[in-house]
Amino acid sequence: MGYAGVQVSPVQENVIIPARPWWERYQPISYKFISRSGSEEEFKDMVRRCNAAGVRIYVDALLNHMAADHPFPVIGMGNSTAHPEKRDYPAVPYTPVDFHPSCEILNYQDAYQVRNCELVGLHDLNQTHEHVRNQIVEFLNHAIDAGVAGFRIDAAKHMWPEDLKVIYSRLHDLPTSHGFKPNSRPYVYQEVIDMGGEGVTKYEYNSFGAVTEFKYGIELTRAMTGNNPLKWYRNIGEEWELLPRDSALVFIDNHDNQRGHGGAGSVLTHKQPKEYKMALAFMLAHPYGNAKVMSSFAFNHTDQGPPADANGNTISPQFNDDYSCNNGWVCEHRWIEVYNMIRFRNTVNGTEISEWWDNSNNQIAFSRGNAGFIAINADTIDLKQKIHTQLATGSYCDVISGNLVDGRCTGKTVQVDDQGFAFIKITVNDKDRVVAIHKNAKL
Ligand code: ARE
Ligand code: CA
Repeated sequence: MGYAGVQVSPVQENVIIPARPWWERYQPISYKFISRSGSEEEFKDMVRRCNAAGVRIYVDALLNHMAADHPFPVIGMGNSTAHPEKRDYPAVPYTPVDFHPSCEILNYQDAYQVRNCELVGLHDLNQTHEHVRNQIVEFLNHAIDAGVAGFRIDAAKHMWPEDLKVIYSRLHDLPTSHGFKPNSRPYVYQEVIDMGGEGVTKYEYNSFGAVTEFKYGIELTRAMTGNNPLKWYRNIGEEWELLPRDSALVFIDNHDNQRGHGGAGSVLTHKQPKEYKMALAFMLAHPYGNAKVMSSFAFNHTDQGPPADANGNTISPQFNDDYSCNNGWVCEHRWIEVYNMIRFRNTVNGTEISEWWDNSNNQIAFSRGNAGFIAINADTIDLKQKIHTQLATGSYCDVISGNLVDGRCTGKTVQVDDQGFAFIKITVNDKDRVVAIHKNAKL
């Protein structure tokens, strides 16, 4: 479907927590590659197969901390043991000198505290120490050598930019044996939650890596829930106090805020599919940022782990004829409205927004050069309008409602007349409040 890559859950050996919450994966006790997702061999095999299919793998890397205190004995997925109260993680190895003295992060105005104290009790590594840097670099290079294309840096806000710069500078180039061009560098995107008004800002990190732009999903959620007219969103980006477009990693929800963790505001998720798909469609149609789509497992409570077998190991989804999935998984990335917007994004890559139209409120439409056109009705009234596009004359398959199969569209078709006008109809009762057409889905 044109997805460029997948961010996978942390690969580091984590502590086993009896109830098996999803977040045990964020408490490492060693840098061995072993988790409820599989062994090192299985991981490497997956990366090899994904690279061969043109899908890159990005690892969620935990460099800020090690596991918090837990009742003895503390055992990891690979049977490593640790004694967190004593800052003793022999499988790395780390000893007390590798950690900052214990203190709790209470005041986010204080950058020193944010970086040198403990995030929710997770023992805080001192990345200024050469031994810690070496262990981290070795772990990251181990992943790169296995064919990984880059990293999400968990809790980057809680580490000093100078230390991260040193660590990144020591990373290997991506291996040509996995199809990367010579001298390719890993793509690094750093988790820095910056909603404004704190002691640490996203601008301390974006000169040497990409940064998660948490304001983006919040703003799109406001638009699709009727809290800010969509007509304003043409220039969403730097003028909105978001990061410069080249360093922004954008998304609607992530694994934390889709379940109320992580503090950064309330966002649309798969639990409100209609509005959520509208937000995703806008994100994928608009050129700002590098876009990431969340793909989830279903859950009823916020600590619940992924679908698992009797031993607590993660089980695979099963797939339906329409590509969607089940077996406890949601697979948002397999919904037609989502995967076809990935194809749209790839088709219009390199073009800018043109022919912006709005109804002065919550209905908008725009072209991406002569490659694609989208209309969204987030309003309380029907959209029935002749709108000018930059597309060539002809019949197009609306990729939100259908696919082009054997020269026929299984969904709605849209005519672009010889003047470039298209009649667009999206009623408030339509299943999807989006119409999208592009030159690779022309009849
Ligand atoms: C769990 C328990 C805790 C317990 C701890 C130690 O929930 O009660 O004290 O274990 O035993 C995830 C979960 C946490 C979980 C943790 C470890 O979300 O609940 O703790 O794993 O298992 C801040 C950070 C940001 C961080 C969020 C959660 O800045 O980096 O908090 N996000 C990442 C990941 C999380 C992960 C961790 C970090 C830890 O994405 O999935 O935690 O590896 C404001 C501030 C933000 C702040 C936010 C919440 O918005 O601006 O900076 O985010 O408040 O405090
Ligand atoms: Ca820290």
